[in-house]
Amino acid sequence: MTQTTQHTPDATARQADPFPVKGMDAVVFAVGNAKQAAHYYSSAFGMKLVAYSGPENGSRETASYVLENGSARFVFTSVIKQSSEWGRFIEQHVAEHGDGVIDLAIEVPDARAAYEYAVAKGARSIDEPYEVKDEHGTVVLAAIATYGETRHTLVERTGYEGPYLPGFVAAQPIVPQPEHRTFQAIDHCVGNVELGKMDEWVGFYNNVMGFTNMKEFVGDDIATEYSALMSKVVADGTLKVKFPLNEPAIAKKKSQIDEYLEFYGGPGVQHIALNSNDIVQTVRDMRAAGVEFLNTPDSYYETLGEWAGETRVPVETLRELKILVDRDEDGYLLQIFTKPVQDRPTVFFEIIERHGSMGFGKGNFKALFEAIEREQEKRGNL
Ligand code: TYF
Ligand code: FE
Repeated sequence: MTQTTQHTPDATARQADPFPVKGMDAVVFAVGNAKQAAHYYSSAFGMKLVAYSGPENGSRETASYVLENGSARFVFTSVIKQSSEWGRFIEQHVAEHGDGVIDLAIEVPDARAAYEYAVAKGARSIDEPYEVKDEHGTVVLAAIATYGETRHTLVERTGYEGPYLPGFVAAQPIVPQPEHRTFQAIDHCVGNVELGKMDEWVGFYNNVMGFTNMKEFVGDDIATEYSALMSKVVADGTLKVKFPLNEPAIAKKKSQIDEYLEFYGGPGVQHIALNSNDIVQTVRDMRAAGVEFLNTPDSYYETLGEWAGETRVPVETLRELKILVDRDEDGYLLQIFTKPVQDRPTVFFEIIERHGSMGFGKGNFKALFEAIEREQEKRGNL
């Protein structure tokens, strides 16, 4: 039925990889006010501004802010004064979808080869490979379309020493860096697609990127019982890039995925999961900075020990901070979800601390989806 990704691919498998990837390069957001977004992700998410492009350095149409935390990189772009197709695209994206993700950029060793392979396998081309250069070196970029108006830019930056890409200048942090790093990598990026399209998009990643299906998926059975969604996960052979895909399921209640599709105005990125080494400290710091997380009822913690067993964090602390636990044959994970980070009930974030488990928190789906439904109800969308 589903292929299962090898957790430790051997050297031969790696060599044979038709679409090798180095990892996520960046998550690029089109937003109404990139200057303020950069401040929020600095002050509330603990990220560091490292690069900027705007009118002061020759970009008169758009302003872009590049923030990092470990290997995780977010880029926020706004239009200042539209003057090209690119500016029109950003403007329309923000008008139709609100603040959202336009690009899940992937770092590859060879952007031309990756692009040629993807397009030969049926990917829709957005940008043919092109080089950009400055005094820090050369980067090769190409882009292919994925679900909705989202794209994958393929980034070959081997040897490039600038702060992000040619056209960007180094920038100073907006606020002092937090004492504890909130997160250090992008764990996975989730897409919501229309009813009946999940398997098509799983097939897209299987064909175009040679990604394989991970064990974890939410099938019909679970969907109709409580989750109102179906989900499968594709990943590259090294598990550095993991893309879960959700579609709505026909259930008793309005699917959270339908709510997203209605308010986003179509398919798009639903959540970005971020790896933390200390989820307790991260959640304390982010809550103190005003980030809102989904609530978890006390009843969840009453039975937790029975099935989740011991974790490095005492149950009382998990309960205090509303952190969820899941365990499988490989280990356990701790995770928590923010509420949507804009007025539309669309994009949100997950903080995840993994201890062996490479799952996505299947054991939490019931508690999590009930928490999301309580929020949907408050918004009048259930
Ligand atoms: O990425 C995942 O699959 C988990 C679970 O609306 C999940 O984080 C799935 C769907 C959803 C929220 C979380
Ligand atoms: Fe997730």
